[in-house]
Amino acid sequence: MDMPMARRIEIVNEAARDVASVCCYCGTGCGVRVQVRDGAVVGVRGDESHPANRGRLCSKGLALADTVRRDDARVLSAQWRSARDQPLEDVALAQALDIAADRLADAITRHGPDAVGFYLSGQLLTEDYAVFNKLARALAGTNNIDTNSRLCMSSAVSGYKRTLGADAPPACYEDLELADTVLIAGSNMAYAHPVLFRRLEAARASRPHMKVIVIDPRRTDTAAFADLHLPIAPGSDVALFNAMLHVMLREGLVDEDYIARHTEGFETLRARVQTVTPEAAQRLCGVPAQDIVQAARWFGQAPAALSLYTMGLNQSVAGTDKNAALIHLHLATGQIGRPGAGPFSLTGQPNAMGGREAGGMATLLPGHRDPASATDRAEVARLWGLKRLPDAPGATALDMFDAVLDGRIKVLWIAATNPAQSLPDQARVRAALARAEFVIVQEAFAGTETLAHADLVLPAATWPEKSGTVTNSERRISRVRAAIAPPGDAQPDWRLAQAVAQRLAARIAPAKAALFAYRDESEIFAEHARMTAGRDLDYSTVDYAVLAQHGPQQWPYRAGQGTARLYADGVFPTTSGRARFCDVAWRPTAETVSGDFPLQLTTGRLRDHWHTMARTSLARVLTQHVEEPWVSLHPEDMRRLDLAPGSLARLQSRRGALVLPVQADASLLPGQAFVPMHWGSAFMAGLGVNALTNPAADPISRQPELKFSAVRAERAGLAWQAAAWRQGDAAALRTRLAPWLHRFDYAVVLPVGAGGVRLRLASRVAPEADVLHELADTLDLRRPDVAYDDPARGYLRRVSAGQGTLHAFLLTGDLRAQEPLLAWAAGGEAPASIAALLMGRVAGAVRSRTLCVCNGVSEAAILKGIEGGCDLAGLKDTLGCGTGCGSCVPEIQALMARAPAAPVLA
Ligand SMILES: Nc1nc2c(c(=O)[nH]1)N[C@H]1C(S)=C(S)[C@@H](COP(=O)(O)OP(=O)(O)OC[C@H]3O[C@@H](n4cnc5c(=O)[nH]c(N)nc54)[C@H](O)[C@@H]3O)O[C@H]1N2
Ligand SMILES: Nc1nc2c(c(=O)[nH]1)N[C@H]1C(S)=C(S)[C@@H](COP(=O)(O)OP(=O)(O)OC[C@H]3O[C@@H](n4cnc5c(=O)[nH]c(N)nc54)[C@H](O)[C@@H]3O)O[C@H]1N2
Ligand code: SF4
Ligand SMILES: [Mo]
Repeated sequence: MDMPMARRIEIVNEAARDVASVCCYCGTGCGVRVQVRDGAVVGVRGDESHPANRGRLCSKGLALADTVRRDDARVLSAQWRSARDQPLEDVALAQALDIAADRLADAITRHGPDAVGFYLSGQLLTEDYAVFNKLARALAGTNNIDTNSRLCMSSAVSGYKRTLGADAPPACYEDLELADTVLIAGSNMAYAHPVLFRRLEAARASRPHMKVIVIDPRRTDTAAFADLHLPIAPGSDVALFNAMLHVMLREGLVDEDYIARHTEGFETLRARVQTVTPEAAQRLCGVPAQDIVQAARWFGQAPAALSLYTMGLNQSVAGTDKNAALIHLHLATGQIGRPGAGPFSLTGQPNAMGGREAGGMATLLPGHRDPASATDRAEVARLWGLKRLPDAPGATALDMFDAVLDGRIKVLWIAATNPAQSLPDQARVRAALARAEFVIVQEAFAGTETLAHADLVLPAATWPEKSGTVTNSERRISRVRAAIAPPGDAQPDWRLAQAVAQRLAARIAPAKAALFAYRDESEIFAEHARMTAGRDLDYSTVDYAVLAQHGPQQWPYRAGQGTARLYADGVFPTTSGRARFCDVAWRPTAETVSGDFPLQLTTGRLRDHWHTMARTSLARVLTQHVEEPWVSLHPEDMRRLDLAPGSLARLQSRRGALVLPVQADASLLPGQAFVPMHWGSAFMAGLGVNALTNPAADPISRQPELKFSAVRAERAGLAWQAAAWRQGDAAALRTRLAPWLHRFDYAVVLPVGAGGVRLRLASRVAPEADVLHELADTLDLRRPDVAYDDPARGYLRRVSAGQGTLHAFLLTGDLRAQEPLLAWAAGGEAPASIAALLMGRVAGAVRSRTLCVCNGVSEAAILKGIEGGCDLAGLKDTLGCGTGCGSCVPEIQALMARAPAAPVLA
């Protein structure tokens, strides 16, 4: 037993330790070393011995230590509200666990097992899933257990299963270094999988013949790196891939021998793509036919072709087809099962893979089994020592919220995900949460959108307090190790699930308590791993001792060996042993643009933020790259719509509206709009980006089309505006200021790099004077050091400062003093006269965005360096930018490309 609870206390008391674990963000699964001193995390660095990253970390991984909190920024105790109109109040953990068991037992006995639902997360550890899964299916007796992977990897799962027969990415990270052509589809790796992107940059530098093709409607940092960027119309990928296959057939680039020996179903697809000429695809995809021909040739002629793909394919009503159409290109050319080749779906969350292995989705059972199959159900029942498992199909994420909304599901248990921000069509999600009889939220950080809807809160331990395993994109299982003890009453997720399971068993099925008699996480893993025996992913001989002794391992793991690549022998886990071509044809997006909704809205990620920002908003350095939410539009559209940069626009879709500042972005095509996914109602007025998005889902994977909504944009017409800043702990200030967000037409509360939070407010009409004074009081500006109020016109301009440092400010009406004050707050010089600034008599400094957060180098400094004639190496030498994690290098290169070449001296 690797890490029993008793020993953990002892470990925490040791003075200094260096714990090997895994980064808790993306599916790259980078190994980290967590440095602990006196029970506190003092640093996190990359683990040189971990095969995923060999010591590298991205900006988020490097800032992990700054996100470790043991105070009110965390959920420290259980909370319960006795009635919906009552506030949440602290309760003892044991009492909370009893309440959870009572409510589950009550719903199950009154309405049957399907009256409860579990909505979990790809950020749980494999051990957490295993216990939840048993709790739902074996004890509660329902298949209503699904995860946010439904929003993320579900189309990849169904794409692999439909074509290759099993849910397994066949390639590995080393293939990045061995590929001759790399096709990146619907993935902004430069932001979302930065360490893999660094590996790709290095590979291309050492293999100049390597060709990189990027398929993305936007010209992202990833697209800027490509030899060929295809800015296709959103949703048109199937047409593009089918046209590439057409070209490969026409030009004799397919491997007829491979097709004949290892696949089935090709003739139907061959007939299908006959009419999908590059010219036909050009009409649907909006990219030149010759570029499609070029992409097909680079792919078809390459000794080794690798494709990397993520949400641009998955988050679509054609997500499964998009995945299949891309996998077809590999099967038709035999580009699979060889070094440098294969269709490689990059996973989003750190343990989306582990969830798929453990059966943590409604449509999966442990060990890649299928709940719709009687044989698979019987096998799992036998392995768990039960007579049978429930056979009613479980609700997938969106359907689960629909079932809550129409009253079929009474008790909903949410863990490690924030659906009140991340699910599409928030108005509907909020209505469901309001309708539920009882909502349990198991959460680690305070202040999330979903916590506001909880009837019962269970305090969860989080990284780096948890111990267990995760599986990364290349099927590699790594140990996550606890470095410190959880704060307050927080417990690891599996412990909370176990404790409720034992209590629930006592109420509805006492004999089943024995199913949950785990002493520690290694016992859970051992039981789970045994269930993979004889399956495609077989890791039944892996246990914590193997991982401790031999390091992270790739499944399948047989005879003491992991497996780097799958299907080298051309045998696939289908009934015939052959891979399958599917007859896929282009279908339109669920909604299309029209006169009322003329813009194509897509949503996605930023470099330094993680999802709904519960963790990343706690690290100051991560708020520097992009501080506030916006909508970006093409400059032409902005002119047409009369929207000035920085002005507020109202976005409207068929489902909801959202006000955001506008930003010009020529990397979009005219007619497109982009909003980052990160800011929700905990940070801003309204319901966040997903107020707008479409819940329409792929018919097979049930994954919603988060990448496409039809919207319109217009001037928000909010004449009254205000700005404020307050020094202090951002998390605490957010809690204090949260109620203010919903008193204005537009409002954001933003943790800022300098420390403290910034507020930006706007309304159609000026608020009453007493509202403004109340706001000033909240910001501790009742008795400011400098004030320039004009009560007659409703202006309030106040600054509190002392000994050369700024404490807080509030500006209404004329906001020109905002930038100089924020520059001062960020460590710049104090203004010569605050009074003159407030009166609008003098201009002041303007902040420059921090591009390199590792070394704190601003855009302005980099531009100055470029003007001075520095190349990238010169900038690295003189300014230090780009020498940390390297995530800012693509943006520095973009600045260099934009700037006029430095004069050459003869
Ligand atoms: N910094 C950061 N990294 C992360 C995360 C994070 O929150 N922050 N989250 C992690 C998770 S869970 C995930 S799932 C991954 C997601 O990683 P990615 O999928 O790379 O990220 P996204 O920005 O969601 O979307 C990728 C791209 O899809 C493009 N796209 C939109 N529509 C289409 C289309 O129809 N076709 C094609 N071909 N492309 C289209 C968008 O323009 C966008 O650039 O990132 C992981 N890594
Ligand atoms: N518009 C739009 N929406 C999207 C997407 C998009 O591209 N566009 N992408 C979708 C995708 S791919 C994904 S993966 C989802 C992600 O969406 P979510 O899963 O909702 O996002 P997170 O912010 O990662 O939520 C994780 C929550 O778990 C909490 N937490 C952290 N650690 C622990 C722990 O150890 N235990 C417990 N119990 N809680 C913990 C965090 O504080 C946080 O509140 O968003 C989806 N939504
Ligand atoms: S790429 Fe960055 S976020 Fe992803 S696992 Fe590595 S360090 Fe963490
Ligand atoms: Mo994701």
